[in-house]
Amino acid sequence: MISYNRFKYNGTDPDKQAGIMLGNIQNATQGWNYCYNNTVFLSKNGIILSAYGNYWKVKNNIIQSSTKYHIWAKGGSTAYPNREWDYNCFWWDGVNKFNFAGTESNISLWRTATNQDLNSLVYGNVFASELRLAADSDCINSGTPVGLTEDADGDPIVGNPDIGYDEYTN
Ligand SMILES: [Ca+2]
Ligand SMILES: [Ca+2]
Repeated sequence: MISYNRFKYNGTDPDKQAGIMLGNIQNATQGWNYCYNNTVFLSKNGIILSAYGNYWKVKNNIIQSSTKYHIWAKGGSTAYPNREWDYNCFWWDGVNKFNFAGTESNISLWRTATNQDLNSLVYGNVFASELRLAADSDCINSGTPVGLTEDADGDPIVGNPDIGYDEYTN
């Protein structure tokens, strides 16, 4: 499980490809893998999903790539028969930042191509300092319960989980 992490990077190092790279999980006996409640804010790709990155549940993540892709799924349309990607929150700046098997798309085309992220949000700016949620963030209480009870700081989850690494507290 990859959960409640904050990834921040604005450099140009070519060896740094993505905040999170989800690898080859190809059969049910290995079980599901989970990527929950992370905040990824960087100049590189947000999440790269390998061509065989099957059996991944990707939920409650904030993903903001300034110059690359929010999600780059390298496999073809039938590569991920078992997947649950939803309740994530993506930055929208007018540029197509989803890449599904080489096709660049916006959130609408991404949903059509994958049938995923149907409850995910698109936002302009949700952050206060240190990538914590602003008081008026749409990400507050917009996540889905995934069985986790506290955030990166040890704060309890109140109501529905907030999206990202930090449960908002006022
Ligand atoms: Ca909450
Ligand atoms: Ca907190």
